[in-house]
Amino acid sequence: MLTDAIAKFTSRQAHVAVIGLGYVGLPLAVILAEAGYRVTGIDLDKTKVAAINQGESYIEDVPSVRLRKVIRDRRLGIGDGDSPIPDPQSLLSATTDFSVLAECDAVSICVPTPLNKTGDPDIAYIVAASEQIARYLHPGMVVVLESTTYPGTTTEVVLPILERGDWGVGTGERNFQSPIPGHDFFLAFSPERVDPGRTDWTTRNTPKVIGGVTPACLQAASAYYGSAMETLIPVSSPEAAELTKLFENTFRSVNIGLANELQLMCDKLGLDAWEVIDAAATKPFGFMKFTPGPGLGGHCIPIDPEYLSWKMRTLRYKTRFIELASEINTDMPRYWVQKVQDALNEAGKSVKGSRVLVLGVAYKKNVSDMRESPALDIIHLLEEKGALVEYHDPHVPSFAADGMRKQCVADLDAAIGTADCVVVATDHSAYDWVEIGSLARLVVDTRHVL
Ligand code: SAJ
Repeated sequence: MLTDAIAKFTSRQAHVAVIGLGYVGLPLAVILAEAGYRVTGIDLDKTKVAAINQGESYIEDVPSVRLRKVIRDRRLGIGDGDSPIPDPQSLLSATTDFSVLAECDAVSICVPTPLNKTGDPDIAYIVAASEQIARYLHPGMVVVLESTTYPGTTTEVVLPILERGDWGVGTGERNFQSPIPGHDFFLAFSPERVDPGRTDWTTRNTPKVIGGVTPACLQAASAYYGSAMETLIPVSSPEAAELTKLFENTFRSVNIGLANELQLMCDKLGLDAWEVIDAAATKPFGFMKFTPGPGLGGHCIPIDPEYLSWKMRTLRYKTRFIELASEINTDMPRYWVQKVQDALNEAGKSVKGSRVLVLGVAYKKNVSDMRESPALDIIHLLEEKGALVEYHDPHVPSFAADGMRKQCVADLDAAIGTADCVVVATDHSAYDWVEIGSLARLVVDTRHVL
């Protein structure tokens, strides 16, 4: 079984699937297709599926021109004639129908792992994807979980679902014995390391950590990914791979928290945190630069460490660094709103009734993603104090989030001119900061760009 599986991947004859076509799944599906595999992307969202089959990318890191190279469609005279039907020889196509898994030699799970309302891990998407795979699991199939999750998810949650699955029922071969990992099928965990907006390190050339449930699982998953990625980093278990990912992002969250605390300390000391950090960063070894900001945004850094905290709580261990970093990072919007209040006060104005323009609402520069963006917290807090808040963001024409619905101001210069205070929340490269500095009567700069 293992030899046959490996042969399919090394010969690129395999037909593989990617479940979840977001900022992780779509780039992965494209590089698997570029490696020569036949790839079927599976997503519940019909509009995503239709867009992909029409060669229209909705992920900034995957230009449509690159997507079209692996999507060949035939404009048929049937039906409306306009909707492209993916050419069966097309390397990549998308569907909402999971039954395609019955003919797939491998499947990667790239679904979201958010926190639920009480701040605990929500692995419902992983469970749902695993249950679909179990329905179509068949001999020799390779299953790789990519979604960031707590150590133990692959072995304690995904594996039992696959073992309980109607083994082969989707393929018509009823087989009542429970399938054995490493013998009947292969299961591994391999974390994504996508940094949205980055072009130097991509899904293809970023080293890929992989941990198999058994040695044979590691071998099969490595054959699957080895044909599409330059460097594989095998580890001893899925748990080691799961924790590696959480450690990477916890490392960032804690260091960003330290940089933010330096900002708070420098306030008391009357020093410039950025000057100190830039000076420290001249140390050619033993230092890594992190910078203060408006808080912690994105769907990874604020969330992934909470997965580790949660798991450790079940083992009656308190993850103190994670809690403290989260406390400091979460409180930064309040710190910056206090800065706005102090600055307006200096100008003899109250926050209440003042016009405040927030520049940049995405969670970091040069992306349009607003998930967990601290700019939203800053807007919320300002409006709670009675400020009249507008925003501008070249990547976000409008948004509806956190009970707020706003349009990007049409005329940036005019909005700057009428604002009592401008808050720099996201330092998009598209802004002319010299111009903004000259136009604005008062600026609170959370990103140190002016
Ligand atoms: N931030 C700071 N100070 C810093 C660095 C970041 O305030 O010194 C803020 C950013 O503005 C942003 C948040 O923290 O709001 C997260 O920043 P990030 O650079 O970690 O960006 P993400 O979440 O898009 O991407 C990260 C990846 N980033 C890098 O490696 C640089 C990486 O940790 C993961 O591959 C990815 O999340 C993920 O998907 O886990």
